[in-house]
Amino acid sequence: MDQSFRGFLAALERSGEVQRVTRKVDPRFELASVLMLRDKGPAQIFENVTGHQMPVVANVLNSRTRFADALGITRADFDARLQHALQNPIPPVLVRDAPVKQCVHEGRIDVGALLPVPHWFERERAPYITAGVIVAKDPDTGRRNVSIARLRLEGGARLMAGIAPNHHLAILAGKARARGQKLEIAVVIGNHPAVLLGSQMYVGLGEDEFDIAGGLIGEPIELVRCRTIDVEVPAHAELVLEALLDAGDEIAEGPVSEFHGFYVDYGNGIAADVRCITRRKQPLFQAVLPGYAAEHCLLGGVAIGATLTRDLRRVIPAVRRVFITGGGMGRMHAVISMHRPRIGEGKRAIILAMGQVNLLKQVIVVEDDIDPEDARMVEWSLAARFRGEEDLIILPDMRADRCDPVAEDQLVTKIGIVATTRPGDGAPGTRSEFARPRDAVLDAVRRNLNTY
Ligand SMILES: Cc1cc2nc3c(=O)[nH]c(=O)nc-3n(C[C@H](O)[C@H](O)[C@H](O)COP(=O)(O)O)c2cc1C
Ligand SMILES: [Mn+2]
Repeated sequence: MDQSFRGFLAALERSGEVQRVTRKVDPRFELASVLMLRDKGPAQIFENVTGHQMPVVANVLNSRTRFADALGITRADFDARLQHALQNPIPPVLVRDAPVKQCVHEGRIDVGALLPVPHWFERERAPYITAGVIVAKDPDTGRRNVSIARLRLEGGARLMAGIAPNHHLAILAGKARARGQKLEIAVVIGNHPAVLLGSQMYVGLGEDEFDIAGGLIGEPIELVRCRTIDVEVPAHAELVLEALLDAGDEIAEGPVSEFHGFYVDYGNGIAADVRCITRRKQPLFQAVLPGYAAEHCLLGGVAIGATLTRDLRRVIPAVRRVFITGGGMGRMHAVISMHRPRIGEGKRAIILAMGQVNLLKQVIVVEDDIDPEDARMVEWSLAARFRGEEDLIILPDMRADRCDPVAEDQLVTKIGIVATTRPGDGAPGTRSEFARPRDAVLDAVRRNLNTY
């Protein structure tokens, strides 16, 4: 399998899903504007970014169909593949021959001069690298971690990393600092979709996200050693920044966009110093439009839904699927489908999901005859099956995620809604018997519909 980002992009282009923007585009706000207005449209290749030779590519993974295409499967098989990858991770392999090593920059590095990093939104203070997959190792165990965190240009070789304190990378940087060290990190840009998606999986500290990426494509991710640090990176990526992350060197961030679309000020980020850049001869710079944008929300939402599906099914066999909605920003709202849940079991699933992913604050449970992705049918379930006096749970004063847009004093009210059937529902002669023609006739017509 072609493990490169450009290989997937070429396949997208063959199916007419790439738009090449040939006119000159300013990386300061103009590029973001085009992406915002084509949020759900074709992938965009900006060939002529002011001040740069390197093209910027974005809006690549803005639908689940694109994810499936990237894994070489149909949309219908996508969810099963996610579960398969979580159940059957495949460890990466080391290779020597790596396109990402074709060219090297060392010595005095000016990241902003070398890379076309967009300045996205007005109140953000500088451009951000948003699709940088950061690889690091746990100083205690040597175990690898793979995740995405925003990196802001601070001038020259200096970057600011904005990492949520509960994320593994922040824990690893803290461990390094406790030893009086800096953390070696590799920032990988232009990744195969399996690597991007793998990096978003909610797995435990010490579980290597590259293993899941391998499971997603059914073969080991090919890695190559970095030049100046003891970290391995995908050999087929577009470019890599080798850097040292220093949890003791704090930089005030100011406002930054979050997935809900608003600005947030998280206080301080930490500094990273880039020592070396390796790249392909003519690399593509991948970016993800931040804020409330389809690709940004989907990358997280797909991964959160997949891990929750696995974890809930382990505990409650009636759970079929956990779907994280786009309207809920790929983080905050879930729809769980269940097969004939017993009384009270839907509420249990809600509590489990919220316990597992703290960002979740609205969970709807539907019967498995409803496609959780079909917002109209989810709402139909509410109208047809939900009884507010029994099926609603309200959980006031729950600890909110730090970015929750309506939390007060870090507290938020969470709600759960159970809209499933009850024992006996649907039985002939009851008021929940669904109206349809005689089964035999309907089945025959379904089989021969193309002849009508
Ligand atoms: C495009 C994109 C940008 C992201 N930016 C950040 C970020 O700036 N800071 C952060 O802490 N997490 C960010 N995330 C989320 C983390 O990458 C994600 O939660 C990841 O699973 C954390 O990895 P970990 O479980 O190894 O800690 C981003 C995710 C995506 C898809
Ligand atoms: Mn991790």
